[in-house]
Amino acid sequence: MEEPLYSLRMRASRDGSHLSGAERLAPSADLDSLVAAMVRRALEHPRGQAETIHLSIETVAPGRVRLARLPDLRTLAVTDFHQGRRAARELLSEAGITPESVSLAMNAIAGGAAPDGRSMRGAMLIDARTGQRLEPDHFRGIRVSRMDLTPDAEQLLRQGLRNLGLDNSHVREALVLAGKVSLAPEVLAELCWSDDPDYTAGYVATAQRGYVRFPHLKPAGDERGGRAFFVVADRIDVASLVTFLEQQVVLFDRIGKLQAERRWEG
Ligand code: WAQ
Ligand code: MG
Repeated sequence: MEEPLYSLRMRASRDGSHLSGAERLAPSADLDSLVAAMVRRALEHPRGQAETIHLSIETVAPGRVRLARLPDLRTLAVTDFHQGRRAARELLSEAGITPESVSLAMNAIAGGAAPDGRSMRGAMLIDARTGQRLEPDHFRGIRVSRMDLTPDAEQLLRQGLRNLGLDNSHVREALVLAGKVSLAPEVLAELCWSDDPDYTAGYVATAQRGYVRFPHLKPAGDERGGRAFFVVADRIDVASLVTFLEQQVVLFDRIGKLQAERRWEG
């Protein structure tokens, strides 16, 4: 009999706005320490101490776990966020996203994609041709959850990332999130940068290139960040995509290639 897995989700807010979130899958024995770490993280967030912390813990049905491999990861060195966004634009264009759609996504993230001009709790869903936003709730967005690494994969990933000087929770969690998103055939590409003021890196993930990170996608000190998932609106069923991203349990038991940094030649 397999040990049941629990889905553990946290989101924290401050000033009526999203501050921090985390999602893990774990057996019961690990729950208390994971909960403690999540609470600590919400209380010690660089944007301030959480005022409200929501935690939810649910078992997942054993038959519903899908095993998968993480995307390959590489870093393209760019000198500043202008160059980073130009490089990101190029990769998105290669994935079939129109320049209009990329501009709308980047402007939305840069200006705070929630209706109050702050960061959303989740991701935008954006039409790859027109840039039209398709997510039902512009404050909440789509929250990808119920994904994690197996302990063996986590150890391998951390070792590999450490060799590249990249073993931090931003990279690990973003790679796992992007890995789940990339399992949805409807999503042509993902664009992301952090909402943490001191974390300027972001990435573009596509099926063809994997997870491509850029050390600069926004200026230091900026508290706005976000995510955009690009789809072709009239070819997809939004409700079933959202169900997959929010509900399907995915455990990464294999890691992808971790490549050394290269300079972006653009
Ligand atoms: N599902 C969908 N969107 C989310 C989720 C989620 N589970 N969690 C966060 N977001 C959205 C939300 O709008 C946040 O404001 C935004 O993404 C950024 O979240 O390789 O740290 O957790 O060096 O600040 C990327 C680069 C770091 C990592 C991303 O994101 C690297 C990061 P953050
Ligand atoms: Mg953040």
